Amino acid sequence: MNHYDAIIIGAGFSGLYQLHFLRENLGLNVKILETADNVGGTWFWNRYPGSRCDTESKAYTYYFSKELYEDWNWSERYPTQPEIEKYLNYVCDKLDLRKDIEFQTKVTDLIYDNERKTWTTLTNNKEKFSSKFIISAVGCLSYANMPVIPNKNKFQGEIYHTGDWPKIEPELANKNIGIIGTGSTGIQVIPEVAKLAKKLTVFQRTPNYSVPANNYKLTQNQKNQANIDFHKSKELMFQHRGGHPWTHSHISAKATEVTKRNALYEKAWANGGLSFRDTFSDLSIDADSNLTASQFIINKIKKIIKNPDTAAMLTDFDHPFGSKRPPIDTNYYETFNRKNVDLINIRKDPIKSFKTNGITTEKNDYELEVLIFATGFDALTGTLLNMNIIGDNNISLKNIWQTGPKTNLGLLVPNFPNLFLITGPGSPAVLTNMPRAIEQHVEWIGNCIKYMLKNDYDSIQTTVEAADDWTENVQEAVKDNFFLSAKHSWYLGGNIPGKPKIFIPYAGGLNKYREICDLVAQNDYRGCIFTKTT
Ligand code: N01
Repeated sequence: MNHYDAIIIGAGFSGLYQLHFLRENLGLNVKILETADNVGGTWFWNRYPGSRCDTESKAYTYYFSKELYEDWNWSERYPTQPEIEKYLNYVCDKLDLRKDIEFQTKVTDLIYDNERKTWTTLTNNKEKFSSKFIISAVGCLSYANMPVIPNKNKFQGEIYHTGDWPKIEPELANKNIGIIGTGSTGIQVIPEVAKLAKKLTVFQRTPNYSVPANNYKLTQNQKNQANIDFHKSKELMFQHRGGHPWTHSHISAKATEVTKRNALYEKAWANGGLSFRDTFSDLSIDADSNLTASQFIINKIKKIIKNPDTAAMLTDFDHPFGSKRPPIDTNYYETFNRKNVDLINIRKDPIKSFKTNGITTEKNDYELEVLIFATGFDALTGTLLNMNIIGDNNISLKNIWQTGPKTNLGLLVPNFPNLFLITGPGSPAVLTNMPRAIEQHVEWIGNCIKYMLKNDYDSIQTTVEAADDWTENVQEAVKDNFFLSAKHSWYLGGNIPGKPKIFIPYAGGLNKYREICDLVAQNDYRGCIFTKTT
């Protein structure tokens, strides 16, 4: 059995930086185990047409090395999946990480031995590794949600999930295609597939408020400016609750005079992107203010869509703006004006089953050659709980998280010594620009391990009390936010049948969260117990 100081699971943004940090700063012997045949994580699997990041390229990138930042040139305001995949390969090669990654290796079991203070890792290839530390870098949106529709094996067409898209691009041209799902992914894939398909039928359960991305090619001047602004952007992201490079608004929408308010919305709409939700300070906590944003978006959608029935379906919202993760788009609404695109309301006419050449709803039949599921993920806990993780005293993670995840800071789990979670449940994670949350976690974990080595500690474990307190804190942080009113949202586990309905990420802001994590570290990792073998 091969022994390592640390095993990292996953070779996306988190795993790559964690490997680099532990190897270069602490001189540890580290191995990444990765299911895919190359690096990329979420950007390896989500290679569907139109896949692109909603965060701007100048911010959706590593900031731990200025050299790494300056030596890479993004070509568009929002990076495409192929470009991010290339970027992560560039990082991997530049930092010489590949030699410490084992690809096509899926971790199936993690078992802790308290006497030896060691983890054993088992894989699908029947390999066995031992290590002192395990660091989960499995990503938050890595376990695809595939709804169960009866008679799937009868269907003679092709089925794809956007989160597990084949490397060899499927032939979609001139086919009858269906897409289920109109979240951030559906909103990206629908306009691209519409251009290829003979006919595209979109099966919508819930409409989403989408704001234009306003993407553009970056000029050399813009690229140079991003390099000049490196430290300024880093500082802005550091201060922002979501880790984005802009400042928070301090103006209330409802307290702003209507003409001025509309002018500010128009400006934000024209600018495009995720900053629209920061136009005013109270959109996520005040119903009247929130209504001004939803009404503004509804008016915009109705102006774009030619068919009033389609417009009604696309604006039949059951949740306030921003309570689900707001998507941004390129020609999403315009796509529904195309002659080859139909929108079907499956809340009114639910899908019943597959048939040989399509699907059947309660009232209709749809002939399809291809069906694409853009149905999202079992977020934040799905991948973790699909491994068999056994901690101290034979405790299984699946059992103790039956009623919802319990962590200290989203980083540590009681009874699971020396297991660290990057962007785990209970951390700001998916509510942020992910690379900022990832860098903060990688550095906190790396510094914690450094502290352990310095003090000759061989294990760290959070107390149950500290994890209980933090879990309460996570619920407290979201109690005034509209996030709780979108009952089917994946933030709440509402998209997965049987999943506990509990708000999973920490909504108090990455800036505040970072301060809390720093304070815990400065106080000798308050809430954690260390052991030392003498
Ligand atoms: O997934 P979603 P996503 N029958 O869960 C529908 C990130 N992301 O992949 O709303 C019928 O948001 C579901 O309907 P409803 C981003 O954080 C980032 O789109 O539950 N329909 C919904 O319409 C994002 O939030 C980027 O009623 C079913 C859709 O499928 C996260 O990924 C790009 C169904 C799922 O929407 C997830 O987005 C894309 C069923 N049984 C995504 N089950 C970038 O920044 C689900 N649906 C690049």
